[in-house]
Amino acid sequence: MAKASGLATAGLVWASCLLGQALAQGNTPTGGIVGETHGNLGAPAPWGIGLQPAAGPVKEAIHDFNTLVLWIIIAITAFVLVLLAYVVWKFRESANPTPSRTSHNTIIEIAWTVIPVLILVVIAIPSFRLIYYEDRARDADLTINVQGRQWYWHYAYPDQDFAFDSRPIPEEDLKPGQPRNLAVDEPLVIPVGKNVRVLTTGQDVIHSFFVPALGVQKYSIPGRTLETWFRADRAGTFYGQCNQICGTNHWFMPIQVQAVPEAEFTAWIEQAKKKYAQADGAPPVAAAPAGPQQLAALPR
Ligand SMILES: [Cu+2]
Repeated sequence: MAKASGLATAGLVWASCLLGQALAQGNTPTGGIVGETHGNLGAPAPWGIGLQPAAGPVKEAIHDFNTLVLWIIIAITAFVLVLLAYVVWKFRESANPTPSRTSHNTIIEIAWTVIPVLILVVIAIPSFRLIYYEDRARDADLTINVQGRQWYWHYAYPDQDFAFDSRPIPEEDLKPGQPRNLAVDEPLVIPVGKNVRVLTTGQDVIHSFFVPALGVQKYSIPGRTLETWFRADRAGTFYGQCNQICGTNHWFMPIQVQAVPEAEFTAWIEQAKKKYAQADGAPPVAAAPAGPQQLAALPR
């Protein structure tokens, strides 16, 4: 018995440590619980358990909602735990040899139906607000078409009239600071502080465009166009992945978003127009990454 209660105490201490860490994460751009992640980097970190730090308003709204729901979960869990401990102690056999035969209590039954409904309403209202906030850009400054393909991303800037493919950098070619399976040859470049409308489509199967630090996750579905948006409020590199299992080379679809100051973005647009000036949007042969060969060697 002593051993069991010791174990239970250890479990509780461990759980509260985890919880404390999760709460400590906050919205600080330095990353908090996500450890190694810096303000200008959105990437997973070893032993990170919190959400990635927000790089823009959509992710900030997600953080707020996550914090609200987490506190509700903590309150419910603590309440049930205390109630359970009280009942176990109060109605133990030695203190309560003749148990009550009560099987109904109208007031309690109404309370345990109505209170959870109210809790769900408290969660539902901000949840719907968040869904509508994420849904589409009110005043988009830029539109990017994102197409998921087996197995790479195809990005198009329709208003600037160019498009290109994006593939991961092979492990042996990685430069210092480039994370494995996340860094890509041709990143998606966006201007800081501008609302970016993202239209997703799928070429073959369902993929999903997911960049945690920007708070964006949208399916890319063949035959449909879905809309979402994001904004990066600071310059940085924000990584993501296709997070819809889409086939053998699902891992081959990392996303790298490069948020740069507007002047730098304009300069990039100018050189990108020349670089990607091919009707089909494929990068020029000279710039072709090692990706396609590597891909061709793998089973289709
Ligand atoms: Cu995919």
